[in-house]
Amino acid sequence: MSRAAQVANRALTDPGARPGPSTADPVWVALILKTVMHRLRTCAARLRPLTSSQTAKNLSQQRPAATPRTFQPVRCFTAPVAAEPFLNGTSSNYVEEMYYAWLEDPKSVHKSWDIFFRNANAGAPPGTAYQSPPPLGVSLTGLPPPQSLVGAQPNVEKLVEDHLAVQSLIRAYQVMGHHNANLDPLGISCVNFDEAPVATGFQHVGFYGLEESDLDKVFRLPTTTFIGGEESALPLREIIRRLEMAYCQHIGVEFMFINDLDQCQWIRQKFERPGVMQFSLEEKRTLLARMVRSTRFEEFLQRKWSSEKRFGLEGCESLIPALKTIIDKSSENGVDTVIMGMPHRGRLNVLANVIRKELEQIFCQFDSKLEAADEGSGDVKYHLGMYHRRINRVTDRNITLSLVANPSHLEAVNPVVQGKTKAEQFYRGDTDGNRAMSILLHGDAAFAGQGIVYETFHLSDLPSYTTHGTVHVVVNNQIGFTTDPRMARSSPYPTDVARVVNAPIFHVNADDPEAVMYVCNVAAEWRATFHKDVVVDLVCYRRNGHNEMDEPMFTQPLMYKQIKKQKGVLQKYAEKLIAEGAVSRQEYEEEIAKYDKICEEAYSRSKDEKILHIKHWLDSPWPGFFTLDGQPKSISCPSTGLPEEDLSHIGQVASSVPVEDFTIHGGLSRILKGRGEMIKNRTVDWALGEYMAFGSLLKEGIHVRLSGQDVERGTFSHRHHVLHDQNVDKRICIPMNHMSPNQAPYTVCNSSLSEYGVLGTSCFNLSELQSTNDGDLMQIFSQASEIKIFFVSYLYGVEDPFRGHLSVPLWVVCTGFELGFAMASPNALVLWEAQFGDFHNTAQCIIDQFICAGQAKWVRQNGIVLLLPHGMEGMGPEHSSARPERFLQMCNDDPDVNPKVTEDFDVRQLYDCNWIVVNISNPANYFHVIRRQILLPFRKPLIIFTPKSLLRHPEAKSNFDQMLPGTHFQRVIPDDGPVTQNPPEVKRIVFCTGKIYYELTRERKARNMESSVAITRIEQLSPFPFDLVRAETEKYPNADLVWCQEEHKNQGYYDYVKPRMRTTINRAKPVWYAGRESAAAPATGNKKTHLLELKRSLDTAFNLDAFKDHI
Ligand SMILES: Cc1ncc(C[n+]2csc(CCOP(=O)(O)OP(=O)(O)O)c2C)c(N)n1
Repeated sequence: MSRAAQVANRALTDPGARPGPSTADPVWVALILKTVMHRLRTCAARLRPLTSSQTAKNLSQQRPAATPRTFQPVRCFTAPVAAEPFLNGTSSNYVEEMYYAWLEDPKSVHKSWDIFFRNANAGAPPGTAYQSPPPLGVSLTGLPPPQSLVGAQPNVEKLVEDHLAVQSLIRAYQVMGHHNANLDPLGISCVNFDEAPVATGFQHVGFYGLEESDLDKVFRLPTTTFIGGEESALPLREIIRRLEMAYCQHIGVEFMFINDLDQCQWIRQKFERPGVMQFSLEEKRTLLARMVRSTRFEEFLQRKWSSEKRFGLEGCESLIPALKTIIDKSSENGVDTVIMGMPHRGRLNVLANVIRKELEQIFCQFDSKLEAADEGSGDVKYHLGMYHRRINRVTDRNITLSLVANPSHLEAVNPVVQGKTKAEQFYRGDTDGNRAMSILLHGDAAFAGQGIVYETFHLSDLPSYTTHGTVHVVVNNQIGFTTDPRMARSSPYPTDVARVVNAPIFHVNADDPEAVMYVCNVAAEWRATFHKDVVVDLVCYRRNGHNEMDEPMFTQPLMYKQIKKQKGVLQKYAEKLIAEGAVSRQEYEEEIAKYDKICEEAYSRSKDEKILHIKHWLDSPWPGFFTLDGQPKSISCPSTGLPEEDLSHIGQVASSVPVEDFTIHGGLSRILKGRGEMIKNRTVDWALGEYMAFGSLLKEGIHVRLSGQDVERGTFSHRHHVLHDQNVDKRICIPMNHMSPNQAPYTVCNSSLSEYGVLGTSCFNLSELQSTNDGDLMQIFSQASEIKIFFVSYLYGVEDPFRGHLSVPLWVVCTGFELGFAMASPNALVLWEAQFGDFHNTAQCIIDQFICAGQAKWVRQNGIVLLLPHGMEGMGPEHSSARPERFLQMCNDDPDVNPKVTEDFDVRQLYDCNWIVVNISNPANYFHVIRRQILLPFRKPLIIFTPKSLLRHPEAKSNFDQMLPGTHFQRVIPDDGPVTQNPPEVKRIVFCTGKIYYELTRERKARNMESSVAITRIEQLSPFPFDLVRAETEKYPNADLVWCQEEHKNQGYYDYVKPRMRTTINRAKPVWYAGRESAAAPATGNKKTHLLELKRSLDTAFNLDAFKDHI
């Protein structure tokens, strides 16, 4: 930013700068002069006489809802306006304001202005239109009549300056009033604004150039404030009082950084209008009842299980009414599905009192004697999720609430919640998020500290990721475990991260439940109005230690001395309402007794539970996919092959531009032509294999969504799923959406540069959408023509509806939509591709916590596919390894158990595993594994190490014959060359996986060893194909066994494969290693070393004497 811009910016945003940056600053002076000249010119032009029609037109354009007034132009300015002493650069805006206000109603401006404008209109020469202002008093009436022009004392300059000072003061409150708000219930405030003091309040008027004597003068209010209500002018004393009420009580509003004026005005209106914070008797009583539930729930748990960890809500009990208010308001605005994510603090309370999980189900989680009914690890009670559809009592409308299960890793659930919400919206055609929304809860330390918060915020306005506004609620108890905020963050508030997306932040003292309710209402309305994120910062405290067993006095003695003295918020609020007469003490006590009884009864029922079912805690049931017992409908997988016509047809789409008048890049034309040639020759490369897989699933009604960095083109420029018109900006075409009129939509989206956030977002399972069924969808889509257009534009892909205009005739739109819809199924294929495989490690938490162990912990399946480009290509330590060893190390199959091979062994193995890991060497097998992912009767995550140089390798091509009906994914690809002619003569089997296969075959040929060494590819590493590997070893009884890999010995697959191969052959032979030595880095940065290492590996693999000394 230039120096001048910085100064201007400071002047605009920093009210503390008024009376102004130093005039000694030359940049400032230059800037002001420039502004003055411009404003004087425009001001002069505007003050010129207008015709009555011009006046009416200008007035209606410039001032809202003005009463038309006939203006008689009399005066003509001939002298420069600058001759008027008060017209300087900083006042011209204000003068304009006054002038237009005076035009509307002369009484609405101060008498001195009235006189000035009248005199000016009467033709007073420049410099003489002013008169000394009449004395200002409390009363505006009884002003003396206008003085004559002769002998007028131009004292207006001071008046204008005072008005400007008042404007600055008002702005100071709007920008920084929250610094002075009483937000901390403990009164020890952790927010330190020492370096940015705010001069507000009666005692600081001098800072703005005002005097105490000005307090009772009346000032006209600018249009950027609503404190006046119906009044357009107020005495300064009252202005300050109202600003204090709006900005410096229990609510601190941070919003002036938002760069949209309408949004700022909207917020000002919500907080400044006098009397906004008034609640009906019924609202107060409901609020009290909610506070009772929230407080008594924790007390009940404490009484019954005093030594159990539950991460109670004590100190922030108003969280429950806060969430309920957001939900009520959103329901009123049409939302019927709320997806929530939250950490440990108060989670059980939210489950009980917001989602309304049966209390007995919660209570029996505390019973350590109950056995688990489900397979897998299960999870602790404050991580489990929940899904519940019920009637919202306030609005009397249906609402589905789900709380997504999460790991301990704070904030990791955020993108998962967003992904699930996006899927809900997508499948219902809820294009603006009017029906489904997300609420995310945060702890203050985690919100400030975890980078995923920032990553998720940055998804909030991206077309393929937006959920059209999330309400964030921070339980800001001013401590993180034992760490003070001053050691935990560099920003004054924990919420500053939200400013990057212009989300307003409402800080509120959580000990004032009415203030909490008010900001929550505004937050929900904000989301409904602007479809943007908003943050509610509940400033509270934590009554106990981090958990109930923890001693907080060790580390925060003073804070906790204060907390011990602190009266509970329920008690304070109840006393307030009793004092007001809103509720009687007896009613209050009855409310408590009623809820305690509910808890006691549920507690008795919980004793009858004999077994714990994690299934009862599913956040996303999957209706119709499994049997009623939750089992797959079969343990088999049909052939994943396709008829030749389908392959040809998809190939044709992949090699053409399916819209007219669309000019593609010359290089791309050549690529498409090459694809056409391959199709004619019945062959496919990697890109075409992928096309065949996606295209066929789309034709079968499966929605496919591929996201990741630069996936539309493909990092290696091989994919080209989105074509760009070279002549028309932003005109694109997605041929995959031109497959057939009744296909499912294809979503391919370049993502933000985030792995954690984006992969997390993809981590939802589209098939789990609970609140949507086909009937619902049919109804929604058949009613909403604009949604049809939205959907069909997806189907036809002529213009992505998120990005451009539609160019399909309407009849095609409607037909396509209906057919496409009729073909839709609850299943979807969701793929995330890393730019290079190693970048997945920045998403490690999502991989470890959700993908690897999600089913074991939360009995929920997930079919996500990870595409991880991998391979040693001499590119250095980065960009080479997708770290297969890590994925393999987390597989749950036992290396020492030789499994019994049954008829359905291959599918059963898949059913039992936690994820599938493959490294595929040809396009046909890639095609099959992708299709198998959907044709299986259950879902498992699939990790694919994808190639780089193989994308264009002349030998890494497949034939249509490998993809026809009856063909399957090949878990192992045996050698079908000369070795098969005389197997007993074969001296060695080299087992390998992935790209090195091509290096091995080339080397074997060069060494003329094609009859003596068999090369077997293990394409599915995990679950390990024990049966097929055994068959291979049995085929060549005299061969020794070698595992060859291009990765270093301590990396790659060796440690996973070796013990399993040994188990397969009952440890009858050793399994030798040929490959790079152990190393710290995944690959060398030196090309020569790279080639040398490869040569050594191949030498070892083909040296039949290499291991003689080892025996
Ligand atoms: C990513 C991550 N790092 C560390 C932890 C360990 N941990 C659990 S709770 C906690 C403090 C969280 O403080 P805050 O976010 O303010 O929430 P509070 O417990 O105060 O409600 C920490 C550090 C964790 N769960 N997740």
